[in-house]
Amino acid sequence: MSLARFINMQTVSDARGDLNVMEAQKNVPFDIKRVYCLTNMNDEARGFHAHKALRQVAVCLRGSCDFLLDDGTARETITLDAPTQGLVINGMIWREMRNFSDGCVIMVLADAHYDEDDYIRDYDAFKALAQT
Ligand code: T46
Repeated sequence: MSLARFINMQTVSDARGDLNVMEAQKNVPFDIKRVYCLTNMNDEARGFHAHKALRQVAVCLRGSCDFLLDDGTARETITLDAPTQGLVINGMIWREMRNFSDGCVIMVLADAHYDEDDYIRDYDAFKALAQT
């Protein structure tokens, strides 16, 4: 079974262009407490952590990038390149992001405020926890 679960924005198109909507508890499966964006990326990979409980949806608003997802048993790499598609990343998923295209912009919706205590930044610690 794939580790990647996607949601789609609701798109309203007319002669002026597209209006793309994400709404909490509708196409986003949680209440949104925080939004952050990743911009100005370079060749350096990011991520290398899991969250204990945080739920997020990542959208590549511009360009493309690869997300590696790992649940402690299986690993899967998916490419995000559609500005209307969100990748759902639940707790206890190790993630790494790399191969950012020029001008790549990633928006992330999160169900909680920033809390460093929710991060697991050591892979062995993550794996041990994931297998309990
Ligand atoms: C995730 C991936 C997709 C804050 O002060 N507030 C925030 O809301 C966030 C997200 C980060 N920070 C601080 C924590 C670090 O000192 O910003 C610094 C860089 O964060 P980090 O190294 O965790 O960035 P990424 O790109 O590796 O990971 C981020 C999110 O932190 C993470 O939750 O899932 O994007």
